[in-house]
Amino acid sequence: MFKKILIANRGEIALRVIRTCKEMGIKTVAVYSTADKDSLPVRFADEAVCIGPPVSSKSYLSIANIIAAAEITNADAIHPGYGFLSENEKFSKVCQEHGIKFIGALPEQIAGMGDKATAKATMISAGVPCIPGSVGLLKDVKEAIKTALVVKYPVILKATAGGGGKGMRIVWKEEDMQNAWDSARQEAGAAFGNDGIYMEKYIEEPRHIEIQIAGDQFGNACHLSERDCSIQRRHQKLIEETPSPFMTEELRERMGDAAIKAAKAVRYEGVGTVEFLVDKNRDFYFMEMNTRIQVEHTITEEVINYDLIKEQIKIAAGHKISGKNYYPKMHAIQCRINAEDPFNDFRPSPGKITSYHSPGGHGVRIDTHAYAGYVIPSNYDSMISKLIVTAQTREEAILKMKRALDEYIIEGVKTTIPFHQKLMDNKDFREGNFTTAFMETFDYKS
Ligand code: MV4
Repeated sequence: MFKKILIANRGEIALRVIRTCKEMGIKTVAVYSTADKDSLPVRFADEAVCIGPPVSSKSYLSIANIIAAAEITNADAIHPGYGFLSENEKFSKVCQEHGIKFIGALPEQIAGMGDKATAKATMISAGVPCIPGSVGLLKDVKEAIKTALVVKYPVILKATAGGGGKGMRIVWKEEDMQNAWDSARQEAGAAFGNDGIYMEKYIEEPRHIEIQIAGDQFGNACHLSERDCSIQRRHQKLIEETPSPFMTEELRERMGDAAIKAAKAVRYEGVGTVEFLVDKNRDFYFMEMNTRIQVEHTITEEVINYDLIKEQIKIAAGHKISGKNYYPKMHAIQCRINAEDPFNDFRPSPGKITSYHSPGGHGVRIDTHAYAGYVIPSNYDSMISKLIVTAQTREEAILKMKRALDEYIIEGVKTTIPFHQKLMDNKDFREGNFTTAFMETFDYKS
C-alpha cells in the first residue's frame, strides 16, 4: 500500500480524499494556491505545499509545480480528484515517468476516451450500443450533408475533442447545415485546438444515466449500478440520484453489461463512469467514458455502502476486485450547493460566508470544505457543498432532503439552496418525470 498520497486538487474533494487516506493509515500531502492557504484540506493534511498563485494555470494545473511538490515530500502516489489534471494524458504520463502512481487512468486510456470519435469507434467494436451517425470524423460540409440524408434530421454535430457541450450543434434541416458546420468547427478549434467534427442522430429529450464501473489490473471489471444526472443546466449537473426513477431491473442489467463491456474493451483500471443517453423507449446509447472519480460518486457510496475513494486507492495499489456487481439497497439524492444566485441566471456569488450551520441527523451527509468565516475565492468553480440524503425509498429521500435544506443556513453569499427547495416541491420531479430538457421549462422563480 502507498505510504504517502499527494492530493492534486482543492476544496471538498481534496478533503474527501484526505479523510479516506487517514482511515487507511496513509499520510497525505495537500497542495494549495495562495487563495486556499486557510482551507480545510491544508489544515487536515499531514503536510501542505504551496504550488502557486490563485490562477489555476499556475497552480492546480501546473504539472511541474505539482510534481516538484511530490518529489520534495516523497509522495508515492497522486490523487487528482475531479476536474483540473484528473483526465490529463500528459500528467498521467509524467507521474509514470517519475515513478509516482497516478490514481486514475493510464495515459493511453485518457487519450483514447478523450477523443470522442475514437472512443465511439472503440465502443462499437466492443459491441456497446452507440448512436447512429458518421463513421469517424467528417471531412467537409458536403460529407455532412450526405451523411445527414442517411442518418435523417434532426442530427447533431459534435466536436471530437469536446464534452460539456462545446462545439456541439443541433441541425434540424439541410439549409442550416452550412452555418452549423462553420460555427461548430470554429468553436471546437478555438476551445480545444482540434476542430474534428462527427455526426449523430439527435436524440430528443433523453435521460442522462451513467453507470459506475470499477476495473482492476488483472482484467476484472464490475458495475456499481447507475446515477440519474438528467437535471442539468448548461451542462452543469444540479442534482443527482440513484436509483434512477426511470430504471427497471431489466434495463439495469442491460446497461450494466454494456458498461462492463466498455470497461473491458479498454482494460480499465480504477473507478470510472460510462455515460449513456436513454430515450423514451428505454433504448440506451454510449455517450462518453469518464476516467475519474466524479462529483456525484457519493450517492453510489451511500446506496451500496462502499467507500469509492478507498476502492480507487486499493485498485491503484494492485488489489484484485471480486468481479461481482453492486446493486442499490437504498435511495440517495445529492443536491449541489453552489455559491450562485439562482434568481439571477445562476451568477457566481463568491465572498465570505458570514454564518454557517449545516443540517444533520439520520441519513444526512455533507461533503464540504466550507465553514463560518470561509472566503469563497472567485478563481474556481462555485460548488461549496454537496448535500446527500439516503432513505429507504425515493419519497422518503425527497422528504428528508426538504427537511435538510430547511435546516441549512449559509449567509453572506447567495446559494442554490432556494432552487433545490423549489425543485423538491415540483410535481414532475416528485413523480420522477424528467429528462435533460427539464430545466428549459422549470419555473422555479414563482
Ligand atoms: C447528444 C444529445 C442528443 N443526441 N447526442 C451534451 C453534452 C455532451 N457530452 C453530449 N450531449 C448531448 N449529446 C445526441 N446524439 C443531447 C446531449 C445533451 C445532454 C446530454 C446529457 C445531459 C444533458 C444534456 C443537455 C443537452 C444536450
